[in-house]
Amino acid sequence: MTKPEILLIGDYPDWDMEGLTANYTCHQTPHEDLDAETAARIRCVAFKGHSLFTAEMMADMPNLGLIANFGVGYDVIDVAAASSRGIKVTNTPGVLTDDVADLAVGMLIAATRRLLPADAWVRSGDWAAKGNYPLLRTVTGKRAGIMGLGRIGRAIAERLVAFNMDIHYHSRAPKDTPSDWTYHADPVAMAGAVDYVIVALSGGPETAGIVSKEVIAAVGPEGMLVNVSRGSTVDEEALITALQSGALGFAALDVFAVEPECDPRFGTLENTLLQPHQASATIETRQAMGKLQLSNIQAFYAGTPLITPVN
Ligand code: 8YV
Repeated sequence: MTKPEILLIGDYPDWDMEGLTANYTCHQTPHEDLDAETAARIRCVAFKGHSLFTAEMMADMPNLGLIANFGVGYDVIDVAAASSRGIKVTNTPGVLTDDVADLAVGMLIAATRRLLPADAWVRSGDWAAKGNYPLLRTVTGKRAGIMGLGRIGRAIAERLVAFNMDIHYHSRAPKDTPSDWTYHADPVAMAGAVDYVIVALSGGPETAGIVSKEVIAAVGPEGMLVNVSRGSTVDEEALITALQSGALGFAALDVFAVEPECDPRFGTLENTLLQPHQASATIETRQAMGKLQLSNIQAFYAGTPLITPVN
């Protein structure tokens, strides 16, 4: 039996390629270079990365039925266009939650306790030459504000409960939470009520710029912003201005408006901790994400319910 032909967008390691090529004939040509006959045979795209998946791309593959996204966030895929063409979209929720939450908490502590500059203090000989590193601030027992209490936001909050932190959150509507968690309908009010704001929102038009100039101002000079969601949720110009002036104390960022060529001003600031969008980037999680993506593709071809449909 001939294998179905699928298009791969993004880089896949050997462990993903093994499963994909065992079941499918995989094209890795950029979609615009596919000849019309091949494009017409593509019923599934395995999609990975953060470039746009536009309505035009969908139109170029007239028999496309599934976009299987490698990642929980699908803000770069025009899901409305997909739905209107009868194209199903799947994602990979759940399997990355713990790693993303771990990194968020790791960044919070690394930033508060200045782990990287303190490491440099030891390596450079400053410790011996200049004495002890300056005193810093405590994490345990402080107030944390989570923007977005989905799976990842909740996993972050649960970890912070173990740090005896007071949990505040902002989301579209109040959620079913322990009674001592505080809901804020207004993100500015939440930012003003806490010490550390951690952003765990989904990307997309609904959340674009929600971490506004006002939210950033409310976090304040003693406060910190941690972002493990999407750079699009933050007014990045306001963020950089606030970091430069000290109106915002610190930003720990795993995501940026533009990646990987993030704004070079971030790297010039001492009050930032910068990570290369790596919250889900462990071998265990990336393998689990690949397996879930493949299971969705297999379900599509088998005509069985998709495992994690988006639309
Ligand atoms: C990416 C992510 O999937 O899941 C998401 O939404 O942002 C990441 O896990 C990963 O960077 C691969 O593109």
